[in-house]
Amino acid sequence: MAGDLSLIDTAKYVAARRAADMVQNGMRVGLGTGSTAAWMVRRLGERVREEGLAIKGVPTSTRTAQLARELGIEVVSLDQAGWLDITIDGADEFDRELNLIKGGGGAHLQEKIVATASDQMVVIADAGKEVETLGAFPLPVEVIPFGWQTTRTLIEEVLDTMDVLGTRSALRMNGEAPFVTDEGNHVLDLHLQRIGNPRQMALVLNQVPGVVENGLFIDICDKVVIGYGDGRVELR
Ligand code: ABF
Repeated sequence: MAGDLSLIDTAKYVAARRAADMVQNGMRVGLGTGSTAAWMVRRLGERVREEGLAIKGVPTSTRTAQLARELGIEVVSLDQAGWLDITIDGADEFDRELNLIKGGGGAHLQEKIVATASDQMVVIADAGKEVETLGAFPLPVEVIPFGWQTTRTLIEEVLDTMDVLGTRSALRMNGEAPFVTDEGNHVLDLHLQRIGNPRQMALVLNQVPGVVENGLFIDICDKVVIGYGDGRVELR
């Protein structure tokens, strides 16, 4: 399979498969969202069919739930599972301390809830997602639709006081209409270029009324499985 893929897809594919092979029989598994996570879900589906692997999967989006069901993975809600042994998910950026930006796919709210309710969070990513400092990738912030423009103004005021290079924000669109998350909210993408203090940023953003959750994952990720275009995999 990897032979038919571009270098970046090969990197995602090998990282995803390595992480999927960490899953053991009987585990409750958080299933991430995005193209890398989809490879991981496919590999789990293969293991369910070929090895009789018995797991309960908790999806982080309707997309992932549908894929997992199609592949024969037992899907349960987070509340049914209670607590998870492992969550495997993609990311948009990761730094040396394994802090992340997530939410490029618009699912970071459920992703953060699920990852936080897990003994272990494993991120799967191609090597190009490693950065010295987070922020080149626009930071997604989920906001409730009510008064979202006021929320945006408040966020921009907060950004003026933070260690960032840019302060522009954009409402994420889906064609002509605002993008709507699984929870019925909108997403503001913050073009910050460089986030000097991600920990502070994560805390401050969530204090703004109307903000539901930001895409910074601080001290949540335990391990990163990094894939390379030549098929190598590195664990960190
Ligand atoms: C999810 O999918 C995200 O939180 C992140 O935004 C995105 C990564 O996408 P991909 O794996 O397609 O690069 O994990």
